[in-house]
Amino acid sequence: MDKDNHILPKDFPELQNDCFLRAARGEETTCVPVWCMRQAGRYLPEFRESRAGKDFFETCRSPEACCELTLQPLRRFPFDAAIIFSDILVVPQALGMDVQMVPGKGPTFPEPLKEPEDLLRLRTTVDVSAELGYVFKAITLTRHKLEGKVPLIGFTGAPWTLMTYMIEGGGSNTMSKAKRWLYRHPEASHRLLVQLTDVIVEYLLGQVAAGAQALQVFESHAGCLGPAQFNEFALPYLRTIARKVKEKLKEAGLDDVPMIVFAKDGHYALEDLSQSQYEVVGLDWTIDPQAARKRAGGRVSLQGNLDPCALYAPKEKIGEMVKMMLEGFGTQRYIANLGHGLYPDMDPEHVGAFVEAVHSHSRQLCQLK
Ligand code: 1CP
Repeated sequence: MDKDNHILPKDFPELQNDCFLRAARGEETTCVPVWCMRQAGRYLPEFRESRAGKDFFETCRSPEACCELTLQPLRRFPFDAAIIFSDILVVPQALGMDVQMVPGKGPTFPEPLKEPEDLLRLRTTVDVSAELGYVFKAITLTRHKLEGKVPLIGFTGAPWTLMTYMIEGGGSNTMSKAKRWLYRHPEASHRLLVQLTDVIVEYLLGQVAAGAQALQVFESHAGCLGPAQFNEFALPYLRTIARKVKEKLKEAGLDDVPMIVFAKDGHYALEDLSQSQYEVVGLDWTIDPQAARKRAGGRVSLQGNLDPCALYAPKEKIGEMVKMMLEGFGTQRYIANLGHGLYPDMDPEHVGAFVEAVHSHSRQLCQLK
């Protein structure tokens, strides 16, 4: 601690379980690591209790609350990684946009971007430490409180996905307002995407400096773009993020950390994503594990991809589906996960059955190897 009682990013406890990091880096593993997207979430009664009556983004700004919510799922299940509790929409907030979490409706921007002139409302320079320092503090605190049990993942939304929220003003089925910009205002779209990319690079570097041991970039809205638009408006920025983060980590003398890109419904881009400097490509459930392996071509590790809704199945059935998934991906260069986040109505016991099935089947398969 420093004189003001801030917990500093140094002297972190020694890591005891490096299975996730080894798989992410493409090193040999004797087990298959497992974690779940949205593992800290409303499916846990203790999460609902901690969050009850509190504003979502207030919670995100409290390092102690984020630390507690990050640790909750690890007290129940033997996950091999933790992901810091936060949200992708803290980045648009850092650019000066108002975002509120409206109960029953989800994230809402009272004044979304409507026309290119609205870009003038965004901050041109963002002091990332000042605006997002609360996330860095949460990461440092959580890394200490994890006591080295498992590594801590930091994350961000990708530029295109953040752009959709900033223009749509919230969730959307068609993303038609955001896509209208791509067709009608391509130059302004690129300006916004560049601006977001610059802030994201600084944000990810700050997360590593604070103690994040891996980084995931969520391109959750890849699916509404076809290959041509993805190649123009998403992929170049995803590539720039990986390249710059790696360059700057080196310059700053910080450890290189594995990076995961998760482009939901973007399997048309799997070949390109496997050659975009990310160590890991995350997959949703709409692609067959063996086909994905073939197409990714041994260049990267893969993460995913059980349909989250499979957790509604009886526990024995979950075990069978996990076995098939592991046989499809193989036990090396592989991180077991769902193909998207857990839903609030999921039974924690079935999440436990998923984690347990990954561990037991992976032990068997690793012995057979
Ligand atoms: O009050 C609440 O509890 C609200 C529910 C909630 C939670 C638990 C939201 C609102 N965000 C989060 C936390 C969160 N969000 C995490 C950390 C928890 C963990 O993973 O364990 C992470 C990684 C995210 C990332 C996130 N937020 C994404 C990318 C992942 C994905 O699901 O594709 C996206 C798209 C968001 C936006 C968002 N935040 C919250 C909601 C309901 C949404 C989706 C809105 C929509 O598009 O309809």
